[in-house]
Amino acid sequence: MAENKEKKSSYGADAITVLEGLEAVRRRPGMYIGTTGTDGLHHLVWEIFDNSRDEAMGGFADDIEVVLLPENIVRVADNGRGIPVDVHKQTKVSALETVMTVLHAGGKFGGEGYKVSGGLHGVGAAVVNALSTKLVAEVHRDGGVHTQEYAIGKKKAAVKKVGSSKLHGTVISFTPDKTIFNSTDFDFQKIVSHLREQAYLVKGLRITIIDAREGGIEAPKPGDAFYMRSELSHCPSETFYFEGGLRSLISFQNRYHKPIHKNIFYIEKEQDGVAVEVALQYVDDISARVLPFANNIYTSEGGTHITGFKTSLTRTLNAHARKVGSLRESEENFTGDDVLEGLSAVISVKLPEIQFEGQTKSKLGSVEARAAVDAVLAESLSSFLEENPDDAKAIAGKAVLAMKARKAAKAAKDSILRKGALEGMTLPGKLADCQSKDASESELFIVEGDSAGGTAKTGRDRRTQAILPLRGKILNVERARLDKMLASEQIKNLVVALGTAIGETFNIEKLRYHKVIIATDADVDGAHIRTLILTLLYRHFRPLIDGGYIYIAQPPLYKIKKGKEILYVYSDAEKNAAVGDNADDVLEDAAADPEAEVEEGEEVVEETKNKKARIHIQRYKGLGEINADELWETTMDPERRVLKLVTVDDGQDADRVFDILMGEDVSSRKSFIQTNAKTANLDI
Ligand code: 0RA
Repeated sequence: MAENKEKKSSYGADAITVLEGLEAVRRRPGMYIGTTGTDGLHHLVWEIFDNSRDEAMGGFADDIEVVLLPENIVRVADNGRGIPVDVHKQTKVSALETVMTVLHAGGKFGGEGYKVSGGLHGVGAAVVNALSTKLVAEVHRDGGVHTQEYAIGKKKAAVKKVGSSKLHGTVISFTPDKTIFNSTDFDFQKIVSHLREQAYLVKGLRITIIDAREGGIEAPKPGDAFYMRSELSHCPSETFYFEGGLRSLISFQNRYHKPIHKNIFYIEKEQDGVAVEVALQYVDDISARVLPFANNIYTSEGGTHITGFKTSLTRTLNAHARKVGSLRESEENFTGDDVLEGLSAVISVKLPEIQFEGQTKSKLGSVEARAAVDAVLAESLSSFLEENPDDAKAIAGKAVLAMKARKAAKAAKDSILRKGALEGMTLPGKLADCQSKDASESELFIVEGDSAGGTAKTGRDRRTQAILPLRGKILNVERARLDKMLASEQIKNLVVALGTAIGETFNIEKLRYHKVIIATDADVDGAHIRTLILTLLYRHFRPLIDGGYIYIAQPPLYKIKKGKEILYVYSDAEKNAAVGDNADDVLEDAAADPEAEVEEGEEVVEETKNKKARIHIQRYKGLGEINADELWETTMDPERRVLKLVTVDDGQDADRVFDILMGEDVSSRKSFIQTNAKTANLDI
């Protein structure tokens, strides 16, 4: 409140800065929410949700409900104290109005519960308000229901009391501005996964997400908010409530894996003003899954908390293994990588003043987090290991194994390299290389199967474009060990074609193509191969992804002939748009939607002819069905094609999917493949 007292400015002057602030948000939304694409749109939900979550973290609320309503309305309700609605003597406005209309006002009104706020995410409700054509705030407090409505960030009227209420809490409903966002369609699953994560981070908080966009629900009127649950009971919904907090998250994260010890390690402790919470368990796998959060924000690039965690974990495990004799005197210490193998961990820190770093502000910079995590973990993990000797033995055994495997893999790799198996090995016979030796203009197309390979070879510009066909079934490469992976002829071909070598002798300077383009089919097999290649690149050729050398081709999904005009389209939405102009004509023909007839895996090309509309739609199932000229025009010609640049996120996603595909758990693998068979197309 101190900050408010300092502001002596009159109501009028305040109002002007308010408008200027909100104008700035609308002029440059990216500065406040990152993008105006899907991520930015969903960021609005996180912003509003975060306020309710902070109220819960303060111990004032234990229930949050997020509802997707018709007409793109999102409603977030909590059972907290309710934002104060009484008019402040000095500023002459209520806390509610300030929170909703003044930039960065979010944290200022906080008592205890408002200590935590984080960078980009802390920008608050006013930003959401500015980017919404309509926002309604409804506060249940002091026996009444109070509402205020806003349009593009400006209040329509003063706060008014609209009824009485025995409840307490805040309900915010907003409609994102269609003129700001590329699309205002919310993605239910995206919201579900984000909020599931949040539920793990705040134990004891119940979060419900309801998709009420279909099914004849009317957009709510003020006062409805807390009474609609039963009406919505037929809508798709998810409820999350985790008493175990991060422990539950570890169980969830390990659901496809076999834990190698029974007890999940868990600690929650404050150290020098930093709240530290860590949960971990080792599983029978070689990759590590470590999720770092700072003030409940996922920090994908890690930072000081991760550094503290790794050093402490390595030191503590080494000390314990020495003490109990798991590590003999003659043996060297575990390295940081040894103790990461098979580790599944979540680290969550909370700090009053938080500093982020990095391009995307997703790296924790606050230095005090390092020492705090180190100290808390060292103490609690050594006690855990003392008290749980079976778990300790399994963990140390795993690290010893990792150490041995590391040495064996290095020896194997060294011998492969010594034999010159990769470096200077002759280019594979399957590779149709390009004529140019200038990597900066050379491109490598990785295609699936010899038939697509043949087409691509005919269609290409042989001066700069090389083609490498990979056989359909290469997924049986077992496990991700480098030496095992290289035992596969297919993978060896790819690695040799790239020219960089692998492992310690990797040299990006020797990359033979500055564009490596994965062009697999838009079906399940294609998705598998793409996942495998992306995982291989992510794990062993990461600099190629970081350097922006890896792309995914986007072959067209349909060819549409309208009279003489030929159109290639890349999605169903585009197809519908293209056909849309002639919707009347096409609709006369019941078979106008070829999709309905095309079964996954069917060889034939479904065609629909509509003589009246003269629209002819052909759906391509694989690259092999596109002829060489068409392939050139649509997918290979640098002037006309669309390529998707592969980012580290794509690599990470593939890595995760790879684990599911290759993991121990056959049933989850099956269900994954079944549920993703239709969507596996373009969205990796
Ligand atoms: C400041 C003070 C008080 C409550 C809140 C903010 C508050 C804000 C939000 C935003 C979403 N849900 C919320 N719930 C509460 C209450 C101060 C008091 O009553 O003593």
